[in-house]
Amino acid sequence: MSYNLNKIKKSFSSIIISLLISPLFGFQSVTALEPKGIAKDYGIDLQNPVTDVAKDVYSMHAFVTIIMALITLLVLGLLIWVCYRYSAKKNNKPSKTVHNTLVEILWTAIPVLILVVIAIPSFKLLYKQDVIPEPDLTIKAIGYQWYWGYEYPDNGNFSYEAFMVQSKDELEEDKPYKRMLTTDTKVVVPVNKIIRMQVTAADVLHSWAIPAFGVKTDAVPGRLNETWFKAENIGIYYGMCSELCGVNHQSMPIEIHVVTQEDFENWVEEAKTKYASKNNLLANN
Ligand SMILES: [Cu+2]
Repeated sequence: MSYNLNKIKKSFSSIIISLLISPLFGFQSVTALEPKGIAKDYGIDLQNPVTDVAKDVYSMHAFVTIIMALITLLVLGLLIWVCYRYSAKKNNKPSKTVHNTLVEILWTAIPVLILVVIAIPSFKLLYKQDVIPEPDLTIKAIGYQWYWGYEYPDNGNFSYEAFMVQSKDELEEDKPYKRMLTTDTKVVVPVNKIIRMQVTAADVLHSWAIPAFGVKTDAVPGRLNETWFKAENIGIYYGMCSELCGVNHQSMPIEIHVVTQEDFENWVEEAKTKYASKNNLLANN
């Protein structure tokens, strides 16, 4: 009896809670973004690719993994066969053969051919990553020990920094909290637009990397590196500094919000005023 009563109480309270929450969710679904480019617990695969380059990286990885698996199985099979067929027990009189021209040519030529088969799509992909198509927007990322700075030269030239958020309580805006990945500010880009990322550093080597975009570019002091991406899905994507840069290397994540053109323009207007006072301060100093 008491069990039933508890059950009724529980289901009643869950109805009340969902009634209270549902308008909230209804409101949020208009603007709230979901974290998409993020590692999954116990995951072993690459992250879901959301750019053309990342998709090619994904299939290149699968292609090489299949070749690698086949070679490994072949070598394992050969070893097992040799252990069995040419064991001392089965060969009282060991063979004196030291050369076999045909076998030697084959085990040189076949691996060379396999490497050529891997190299051709690999060079194609390198070229695709390297040559930046006509960009719609340029953003500059600057690596510091230990945070990233961003500049939007095409949209009023405002700049700001992105520091890792230590706990959920530190969040200043309504967005999901992901441990070691969420930053106080964020990089915002429009969906389906070609973004040219210029990457540099102010102190030591860093690397600006977003796995879901297939992007990883070294940030080198005194040098301006470039990369590009065209994100095809709205959502939040995370990345990290990927070049060991000192004691807080793990504390400089990258959080990118891919939004509609309209949301992007709204954010730019907001950012212009939000980060303007800071820029003026810097200019006056
Ligand atoms: Cu770094």
